Amino acid sequence: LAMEQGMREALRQGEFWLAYQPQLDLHDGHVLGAEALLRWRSPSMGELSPGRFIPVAEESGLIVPIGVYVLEQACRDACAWPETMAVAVNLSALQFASGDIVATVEAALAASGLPAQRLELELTESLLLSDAATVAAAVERLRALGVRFSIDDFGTGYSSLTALRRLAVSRLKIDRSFVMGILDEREDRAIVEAVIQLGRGLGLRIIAEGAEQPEQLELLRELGCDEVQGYVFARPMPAAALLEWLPQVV
Ligand code: G
Ligand code: G
Ligand code: MN
Ligand code: NA
Repeated sequence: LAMEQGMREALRQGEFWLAYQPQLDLHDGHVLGAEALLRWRSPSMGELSPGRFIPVAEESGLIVPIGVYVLEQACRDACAWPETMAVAVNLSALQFASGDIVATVEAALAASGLPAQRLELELTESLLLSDAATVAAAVERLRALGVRFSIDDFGTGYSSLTALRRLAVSRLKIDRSFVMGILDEREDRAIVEAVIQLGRGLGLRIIAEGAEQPEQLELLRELGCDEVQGYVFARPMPAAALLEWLPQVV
């Protein structure tokens, strides 16, 4: 309860901020976009990662107003990037169930002036399980505006294949738990290889999350992976740091 109270206050006081982690084309090294990752700088508890506070934000419903902040800020920040770059934003199930996600996204795009084509929304498999019909309807309306969708943490949930059949997503993000082991674990490599083939068969882009070593990049490239996001290129960083980092690679 203390954390919930703290989060309400944090929203009012502007203690939330967004870190951005670049996503690169594995073949030519172009920066295709960046994922917005929520952070909380708490005066009493210090810097908190979403693993600690997102679950509380979801239980309390605060993820809905926090999600509005994330969408507005991410769209605003992305306007300062090269126009070839997209911004990826994570969504929670509650933003579909009790927030008007379509109106929120439309408002964030309108207020910032960011073209819808430069916004990508990340859905988890558990989100897709929660209320399939509501989610599908919202996804269709947002897709009609030009917004793209990806499935996050692909392979860790239960509904992967059903979700792929039902929803028109553009991209699969292979969860980093599989990417971590591709050099040493035969099983992880087999899973990553299979996900890449599946994605190709469905005409989707594949991004590998959590690559930390150059050798992993080499293998991912060989296996036909399209994009990568990981510490090997850059950690999540403040918006200003991203702008400084960008010219080195674009
Ligand atoms: O940056 P970090 O690895 O700590 O993020 C952990 C997880 O927190 C992410 O994988 C993502 O699922 C979740 N997360 C980060 N930012 C957001 C956000 O803005 N909204 C939601 N719903 N989840 C987020
Ligand atoms: O939304 P999602 O949980 O997929 O967010 C990606 C998370 O993965 C972020 O919290 C980010 O900090 C983390 N991450 C990104 N790249 C790496 C990496 O190379 N190594 C590790 N350990 N974590 C990473
Ligand atoms: Mn994500
Ligand atoms: Na992930």
